[in-house]
Amino acid sequence: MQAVIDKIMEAKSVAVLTHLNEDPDTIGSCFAFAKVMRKLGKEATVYVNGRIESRLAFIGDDYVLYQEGMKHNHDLCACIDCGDLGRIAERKSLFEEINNSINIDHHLTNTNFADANYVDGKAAAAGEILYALFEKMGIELDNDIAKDLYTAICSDTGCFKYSNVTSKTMRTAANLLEYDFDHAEVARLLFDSESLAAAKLKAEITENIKEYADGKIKAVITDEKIGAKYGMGKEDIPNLVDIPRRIEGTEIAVCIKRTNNGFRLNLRSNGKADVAEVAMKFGGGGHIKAAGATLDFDSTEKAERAVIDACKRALDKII
Ligand SMILES: [Mn+2]
Repeated sequence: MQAVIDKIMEAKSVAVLTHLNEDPDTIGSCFAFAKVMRKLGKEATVYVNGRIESRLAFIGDDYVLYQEGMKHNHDLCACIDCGDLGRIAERKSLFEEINNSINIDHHLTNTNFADANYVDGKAAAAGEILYALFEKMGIELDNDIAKDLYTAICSDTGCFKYSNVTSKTMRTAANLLEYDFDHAEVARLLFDSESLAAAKLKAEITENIKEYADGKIKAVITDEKIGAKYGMGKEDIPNLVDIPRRIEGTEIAVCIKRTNNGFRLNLRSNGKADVAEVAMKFGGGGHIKAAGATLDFDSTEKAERAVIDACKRALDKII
């Protein structure tokens, strides 16, 4: 952790990078980090890879689309919640140009790609790690920063119900609740609110769930163009892998989504199967119970067969 703190203290202007396909953990954590940098008298800009889904606008809009260009002459690049360089995607040139980097993350498969790395695979969220980092640095938070960190942790723990929650996660959340923000509203906006279009899209996906291995593997196979059918941008498509994950009997939930340049794979494990290992076979990574990869196949059928076979092997390992 000290090497990361040293780099932060030396920096004058920080480029803060989310992972692509931004989720509330990476956004909340990056905003909190940028706000703390400014508290320390530094310049900080959050660069996102693509447009953030409109559902998450409540977290804030304190970011720059990388495509709009670099805002400052940064001397440090901070990657937060990114397991590997691929997650930085189009912003790799910014990372290379700055040539001085830190990596703060909680993915077990993190490749320690930066000049200084603070990776804690036991942390439930990047937000939990940042809380520990700020505490070590003696930084006083404010209501706004506390809300960002709470949002990050609340999201990555499924509202404190996934197995990644530890007593430390709960203590961190409890400390954050000492600040003044509407935590019930954060949870409602993250978990109990969706557009009618999203609900209808999910109904179509539910209708088409596929089953393998006696229903232990359930998959949804779709195309990011499905968003347009319901009047939404591709970034507004809800988290589809949760649909098969919630169905009785599912050990591994799979979502394969065709994109402009291949397929995006998302995996969830309800039992003991290690889906990080499955994702790594395809050059991706993540956590034992939640992982993902970008697939390079020339047809949906081939992608489906390869992924389902890998999932079956992961199931065989635990029986
Ligand atoms: Mn995360």
